[in-house]
Amino acid sequence: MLSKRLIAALNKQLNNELYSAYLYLSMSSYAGSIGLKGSANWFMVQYQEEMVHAMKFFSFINSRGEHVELAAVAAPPTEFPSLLGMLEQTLAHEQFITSSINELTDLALSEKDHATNIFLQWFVTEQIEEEENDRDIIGKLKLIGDNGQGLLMLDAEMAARVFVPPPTAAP
Ligand code: OFO
Repeated sequence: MLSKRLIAALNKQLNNELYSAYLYLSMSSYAGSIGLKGSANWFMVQYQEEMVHAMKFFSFINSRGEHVELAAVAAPPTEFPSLLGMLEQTLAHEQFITSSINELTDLALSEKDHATNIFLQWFVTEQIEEEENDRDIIGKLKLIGDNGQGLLMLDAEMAARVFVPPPTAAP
């Protein structure tokens, strides 16, 4: 049985994941509006992955015999300074998500809720990759600087990102 405190924290993280999805959806639209279609694709895939994260929390809460309490999702920014600025905001946001996952894991451990701890391990690992991806692109963008051709080449690279849906259980 999940404690009330853990249920609240899991619901809060579900909301964080929905906000992540919203943030990247907004970035996708903005990138497309300034002609960076590949970056728009990259953020759209990011959005799809965040919806998967949110649904993992949704399913976990229900699978423990509780129900999800959906809260309002905050509006994300709608204007961004540049692709570099967007990636820097993405990294800062992912660092916030990493710390919220860590706090949630600390809580599960303090309550000796092993099932929740095991569930959260997927997110602990995922956050390493999330931050690394952002740092890689930020590094490239810093090298590119004001070089428009370099930016277009990176944008073409970002067009290749594909959303891989999570495997579904066999029927
Ligand atoms: Fe971006 O990992 Fe979930 O929020």
